[in-house]
Parts: sequence; C-alpha cells; structure tokens
Amino acid sequence: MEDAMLQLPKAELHLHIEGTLEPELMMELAQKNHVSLPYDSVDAIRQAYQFTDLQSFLDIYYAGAAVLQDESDFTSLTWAYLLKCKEDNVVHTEIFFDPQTHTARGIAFETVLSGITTALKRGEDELGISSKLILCFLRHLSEEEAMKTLDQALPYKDQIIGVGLDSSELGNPPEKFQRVFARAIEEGFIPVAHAGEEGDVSYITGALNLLHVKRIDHGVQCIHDEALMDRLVKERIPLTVCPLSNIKLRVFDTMAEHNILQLLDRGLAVTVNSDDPAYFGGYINENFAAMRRSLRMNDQQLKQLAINSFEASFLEPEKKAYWI
Ligand code: ES4
Ligand code: ZN
Repeated sequence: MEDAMLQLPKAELHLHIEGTLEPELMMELAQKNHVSLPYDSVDAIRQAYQFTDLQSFLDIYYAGAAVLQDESDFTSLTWAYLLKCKEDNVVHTEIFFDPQTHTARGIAFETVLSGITTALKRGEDELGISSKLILCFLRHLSEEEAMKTLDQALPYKDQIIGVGLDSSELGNPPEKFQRVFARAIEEGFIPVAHAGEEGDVSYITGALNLLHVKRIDHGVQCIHDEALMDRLVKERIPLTVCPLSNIKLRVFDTMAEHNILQLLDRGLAVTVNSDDPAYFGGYINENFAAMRRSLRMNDQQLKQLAINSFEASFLEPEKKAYWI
C-alpha cells in the first residue's frame, strides 16, 4: 500500500492461521491431496464467502481446512501468511491454531504444530518477524475433548505461549471451560478467550472472572456495560478487535458504525487485527484502510493503535520496549 501510515511497525494479536487459507492455496492443496471441494474454481470459492453470522462462516471455514493434510501444507499456509506480514510491516505476530479441527480428521497434533513452527522459524530467520503460538480450544466441543487437547500440548509447552477459546460463542459460555483453563494456567500457559463477539457482556465478565484471561479477543460488546469498561481500563485488559471480521459477520452493519475508536478514546487498550483475513477481505493494512475510509481516525489514534499492539503483546519486556 502506498501510504506511509500503513508502513508503521505493528504487532498482530488475533489471527487464526486456518483463516489465512487463500482460495488459490485451498484449490492447489485440494488437488495435491485429492480432497474434493464443493467448488470448481477459485472464483467459486470467493463467491461462497457471503456470511450472515459467525456460524455461517465457521461452517465454510472448517470445510476449507480439510485440504490441509501433511506437515508441508501447514508450513505453506503459515509461510504465505508471514509474507503478508512482511508487506504490511507486521513485525510480531501471535497466531491462533485450532488443533481439534485437524485431529478430528485424523491429522496428528505433532504434524500441525511442526508444520507451523517450521515456517515461524524461517520467518524469524529470513524475514525478521517474531512470533508466538496460542492453542485454541473449540468451544462447540466438550470440556473433555478440550482437556485431551491440552494433554497433547503439554510436551510442546516451550513452543506454545498460551491457550484461547474460539468457535461458536452463543450457548458455549466460559464456565464450560473453567477447569481446562485452570489446568492450563497451572501448566504455565497464558489464558485468552474470544468473548463478546456475538455473546453479551456476561461472556466477557465470565472470561475475566472464571478463565482469568489476560486479553479479550473481540470484546466489542463491552460498550453496553460502563462498569465493565471501567474495569478493562483499570486492569489494562486489552481487546483484540477485528474490524473487517465484525462487518463480514454482521456484528456491526457498516464500518461507520464500528465502535473501535469510541473504545480507544474511552481509554481501553484496543488493537487492530485481521482474524481470518482470507475470508474477511484482508490483512491488517486492509483493516486500517477500511477504518480510515469509514471512521474519522486521526494520526494520534492510529499511532496509539500501533503502540497498543506491542503493549498488549506477550513479547518479552525488552523486545516490547524496542518497538514502543
Ligand atoms: C473465528 Cl471470527 C471467529 N470467532 C470465533 N471463532 C473463530 N474461529 C475462527 N475465526
Ligand atoms: Zn477470532
């Protein structure tokens, strides 16, 4: 992108690696791995990306992930994302991965993890991009299945900084995973959770009080509760907001109605992120560009969002200080 603003160094803190699967790579891997897709062209795949809510997206997103079969597929996926980071000057990224999406299809946890980490190591060496990995539990599945996934992760604790909670929010509240998170915390993982995307403020307070999360993913529904916003400011709990995602999944009808700048001006540590960029119309800089087209964002707000992205990161303090 032409603009100097878009070349500001930034960190990305809310990114599902499975959500970076571009239609071209989906097609290529489907052919390579002999996986049949309900689409016969890249254009047909893009055409299908018309969502009405979170669930209508998740159905397509899990179906697309079926083309990922061997370790090299996960490396290709992750490497393609890191090249996008380079373009947008994302110098640090904290990546969610959903092991259950793959283990349910018979792919080994190790295959997923080592495919991803091979690309991350190369990203650090060749592109200078630092990264962390956050394992997400699928909240539509059971507590027991989440616990099993946590067990699988224990031998790889040194490669996974945190645990998160994603997938269908409504009907799967934080309390369902209270014991899993308690154990993950005991094992040294940093807890985060999607909350207040489609769910009401009780999902956010539940994530804070029951899961003890250090960041809220999305969290935009907090605007309906003054006391909760006061608490988020006071405790410096960041929100990883995903503007384009929220429009595509109809959390807000239009970008002009998005509340991100209101939350920022209220003193919350909000950050801008791309969530599932292959599905929602773009990577970080497209999110900033869309915000600038529709919201009155001044240079000070833009700079604050970039600073917040590092402050809210799980980078080591000296690395944080370098970027802020
Ligand atoms: C997700 Cl946007 C969103 N919300 C919840 N879970 C997800 N998994 C991937 N993208
Ligand atoms: Zn997300």
